[in-house]
Amino acid sequence: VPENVLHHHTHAVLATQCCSAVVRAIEAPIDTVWSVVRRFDTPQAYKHFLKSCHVIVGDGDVGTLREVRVVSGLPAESSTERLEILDDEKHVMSFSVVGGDHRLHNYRSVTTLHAAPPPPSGGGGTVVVESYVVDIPQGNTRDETCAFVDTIVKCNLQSLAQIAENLAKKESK
Ligand code: A8S
Repeated sequence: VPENVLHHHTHAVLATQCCSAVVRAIEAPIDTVWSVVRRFDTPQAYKHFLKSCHVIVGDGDVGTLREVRVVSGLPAESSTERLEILDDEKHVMSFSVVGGDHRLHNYRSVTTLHAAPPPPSGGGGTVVVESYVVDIPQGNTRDETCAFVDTIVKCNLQSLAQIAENLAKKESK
């Protein structure tokens, strides 16, 4: 395992928090996947639980604040989020939840992209690792919280894969 993977996915976790990670392989070049992930102003491009996003302040660099609105049917209305890391060379992005109307207080995630070995030794493409830490909401267990968040993150990475794989097909034509 590359050293920077472990570094970025090592979180300080309080007893009142939970922490997990989701890994997803994508059949698209790392630069294609990164072009979608790095856009802090348009998370709704691949996060289908979000219906809109407005940048409150910033130009897409670290410290930029956005407010996302959540589709109906989830126990949430909006979330205010701060860009914490955007490293175009190492392909690392991280944001934290700093407010909003939802139950995932102090949510923070880190997403890293890794080029998979090209053929013949590997299948090429990209491996995405997304880890997070969040407060366990009052009235929920650690397992319930992780199951809820894992489901959202898996859906997001599934749709990221679909979008990046389609972009890659267009780019190779
Ligand atoms: C992300 C990850 C998550 C987003 C969660 C887990 C959220 O946007 C949704 C429902 C909630 O209850 C919390 O990368 C919150 O966006 C879809 C509003 C934060």
